[in-house]
Amino acid sequence: MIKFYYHPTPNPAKVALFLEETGLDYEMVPVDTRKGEQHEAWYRKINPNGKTPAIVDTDTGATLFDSTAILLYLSEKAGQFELPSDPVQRGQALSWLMLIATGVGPFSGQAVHFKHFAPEGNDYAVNRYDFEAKRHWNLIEAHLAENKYMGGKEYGLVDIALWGWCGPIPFVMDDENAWSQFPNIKRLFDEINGRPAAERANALKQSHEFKTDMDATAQRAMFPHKDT
Ligand SMILES: N[C@@H](CCC(=O)N[C@@H](CS)C(=O)NCC(=O)O)C(=O)O
Repeated sequence: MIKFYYHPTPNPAKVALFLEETGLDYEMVPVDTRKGEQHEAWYRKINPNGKTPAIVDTDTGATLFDSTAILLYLSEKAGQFELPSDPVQRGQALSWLMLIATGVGPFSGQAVHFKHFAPEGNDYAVNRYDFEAKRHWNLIEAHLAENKYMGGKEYGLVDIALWGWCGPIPFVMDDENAWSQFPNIKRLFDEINGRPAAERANALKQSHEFKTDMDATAQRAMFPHKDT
C-alpha cells in the first residue's frame, strides 16, 4: 500500500492522477503546508526537502520524495505508464519529463510567487520569472502542436506530469484569458480532465479541509526566508 503525503497543489496532483489512473492501493495523508506541517520532524524524516508530495510504499519500505522520482518509481511498481523501453524513445520522453520537472514547474512556481505573493518592488524578478515561465510553456505548446501527447503517440507518464501544472496556467500568467495562447496545451488538458481518474484526483482536494488563508502563519510556513 502507498501512503501518499498530499497537499492540493501542482506537484502532488501529478501523483494523485497517477495513483487514480493505475488503481494502486493508496491512503492519502494530508500535509497542510499553509499550517507548516511540511516542517514537522515526523514529515522531514519522510521528505528531508520539506515539500509535497512524498510516498511511503509499505510493501517495500521505499520512502520517496520529489514528484518525478515518485512517478518513475510507481510506473515500474505498477507496470503501467512505463517509459518506452527503446533507448531513443525513452531518452526523448525523459527530456520532456525533466523539462517539466526542472523548468515548467519551478519557473511557474516562482512566477506565481513574485506576481502574487512577494512584496511590491520586484520588477526585475517579476519580469524574469514571467518571461521564463512563458518561454517554458511555449516550448510545451510547440511540442503539442506537432504531437498529440507529450511522450509520443499515446497518453503516458509525461502527460500525467504535465497535467499537474496545467490548471494554474491563468494564475501563473496572471491572465484569465491565458488559455487562448496555448490551444494545444488546452486540448490535452481538457482531454485528461475528461478521464475518470482526473475527476477522482481532483476530488481528493475536497477530502480534507486544507487551510486556504495566506495569513501570517501560512507566510511563515511557505516563505521561511522572510524570517531570516
Ligand atoms: N521538486 C519537487 C517540488 C515540490 C514542491 O515544491 N511542492 C510544493 C507544492 S507544489 C510544496 O510542497 N510547497 C510547500 C513549501 O514550499 O513549503 C517535486 O516535484 O515534488
